[in-house]
Amino acid sequence: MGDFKLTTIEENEAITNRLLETGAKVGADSWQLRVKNQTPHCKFGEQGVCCRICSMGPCRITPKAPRGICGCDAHGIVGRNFLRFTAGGCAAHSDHGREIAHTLYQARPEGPYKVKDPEKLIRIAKEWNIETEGKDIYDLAHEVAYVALGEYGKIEGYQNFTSRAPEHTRELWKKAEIMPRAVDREIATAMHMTHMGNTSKPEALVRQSFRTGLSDGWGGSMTGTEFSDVLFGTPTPIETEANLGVMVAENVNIVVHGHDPSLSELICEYADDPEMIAYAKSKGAKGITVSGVCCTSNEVAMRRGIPMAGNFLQQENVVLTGACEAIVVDVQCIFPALGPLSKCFHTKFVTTSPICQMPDSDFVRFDAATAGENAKAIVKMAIDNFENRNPDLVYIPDTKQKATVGYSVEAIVKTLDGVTNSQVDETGTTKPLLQCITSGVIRGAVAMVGCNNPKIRPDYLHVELMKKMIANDIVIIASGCSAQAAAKAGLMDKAAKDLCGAGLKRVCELADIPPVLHMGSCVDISRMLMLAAELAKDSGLNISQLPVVGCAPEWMSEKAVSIGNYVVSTGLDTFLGVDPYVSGSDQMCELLTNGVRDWVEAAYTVEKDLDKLGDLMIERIEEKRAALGI
Ligand code: BF8
Ligand code: SF4
Repeated sequence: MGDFKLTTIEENEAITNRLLETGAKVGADSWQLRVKNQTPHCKFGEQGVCCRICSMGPCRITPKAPRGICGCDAHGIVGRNFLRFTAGGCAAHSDHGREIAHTLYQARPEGPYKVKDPEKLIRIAKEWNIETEGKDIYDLAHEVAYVALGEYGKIEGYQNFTSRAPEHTRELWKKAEIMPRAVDREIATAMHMTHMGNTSKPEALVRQSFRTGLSDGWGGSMTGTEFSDVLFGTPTPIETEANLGVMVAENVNIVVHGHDPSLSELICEYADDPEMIAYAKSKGAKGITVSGVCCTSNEVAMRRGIPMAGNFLQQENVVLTGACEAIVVDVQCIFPALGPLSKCFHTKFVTTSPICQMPDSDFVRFDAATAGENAKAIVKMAIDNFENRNPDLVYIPDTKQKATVGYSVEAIVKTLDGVTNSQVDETGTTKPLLQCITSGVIRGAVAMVGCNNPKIRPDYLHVELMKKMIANDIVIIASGCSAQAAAKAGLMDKAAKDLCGAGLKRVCELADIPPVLHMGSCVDISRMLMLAAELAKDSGLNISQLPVVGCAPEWMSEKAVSIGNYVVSTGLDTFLGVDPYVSGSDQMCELLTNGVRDWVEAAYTVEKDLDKLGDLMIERIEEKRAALGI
């Protein structure tokens, strides 16, 4: 315990620099080089005042040219861009959720996809008024999956999962006319509204941005999370490791990257198969190591303890180690750069989804019906590639940290039951957690989420903000690349409790948890929604009254904006470290940072300064406590 030390940003940067030297040797490109070519960025784009949705344009707003050719002003252009950004993010998350529902629809007792959490399946079926009595679990799985798939195009009504939100929240949504209908409809409405000659009124564009976001958070993403749990198991705390040092020089290294666990789950399974391990040995390797990047990594880390090689801006680094036999990707957040980069090494870049096809990759079309064979072929391809490694290029840094991951809502509730002297009737609720918060032992919680962005030193804001929060007795729940930043730094090691204030440290000791709880991938931010809803119901408070805020300090993707919109709409103030291209319209800025509070009791704050951002979050949490008199 005494020798516990966080990995610093500087140490990670030194590793990256060492890897970039290898890159230079083989003539590899890297994001660090491309950023130089792309900066300074276009100011019109940054302010959101460039419109190219019709061919009379592109139009750019300046003081001299305050309207586009059609007459649209900056507010309309910024607002439309914001809504289109949201629609892109919602589509990505939700289509991922749809794929998972499809996988469940094809689950069979003989595999490869089985029902691993029948209890959760039955719970969802009951919520959705689907008869469960006397039904074969696979028949039920298919029936529930069919209904879930129908949620994407339902003719009337709202997303089924919104019934999980507290009554008050649903009332707000109805009043604000942002209650999410069919997922596909919200995306189509967003695209329709932003077609040339449609909506240019900021308020209407923000409302649809929120409704589209909500169809993601309380629709598509929740479908992704819940049915991944049904298929692959609901996460429970499990030990793993994080950072590039998890790769093993003597082994065949397979790196899984992307978001959809359907592929990676099977890759992990076959990589564990004695037959495959023997085959790897026959090729001169000692074994097979599967590690992950981005949210696919979070998925398999949470359920199998598969180590995390890194997050978003570390994806090129895994290839630069010279020891990656195959980087196997599914969808989203995958750099097209991996194609040309892998060609500088022996690495096989394997794409698997029709949704994500890239040049310079080996495409193995992954399909639920042939998944077993596909996964086996990919593992074999990686093993066969081991002998093509150039030992002169191999450098795996030995840096890694221990991490305990797997804090689903179910796991948090169960774990925290051990903290307080909770009565028997309080087990299975969030009441023990609420007691910690009410008594002030824990001041509140921050949901830290989102990406890396080259505009910010990778991981810097994530890690520094987390350190500041836990020192102030604010517990962190984390997902996506933020969670991986924490794990790489060591903040998911239980020993990190020593960095906490006295209250949170005591909770960590009693509950045997790290101060930063890994809640999963980005679709798993829906777990955070469920936790907030449960906390509100168990406390009798509204979500917006809870001393809880959201933060995406280094976000970059459209998905992150969709998330931001559903987190704010759910009643949680959300803090961003990167501007969502709205600075070109004061009306849009006003709405997002203030006006929307009238609809949903929460709003955005954008602050690029680390210290201010941290202080603002603490302030907000303390304000909420003061308002409650706790
Ligand atoms: O969905 S945090 S860089 S990996 S978008 Fe992508 Fe951002 Fe990472 Fe997961 Ni989420
Ligand atoms: Fe220009 Fe209007 Fe066309 Fe946009 S919609 S490109 S502002 S003319």
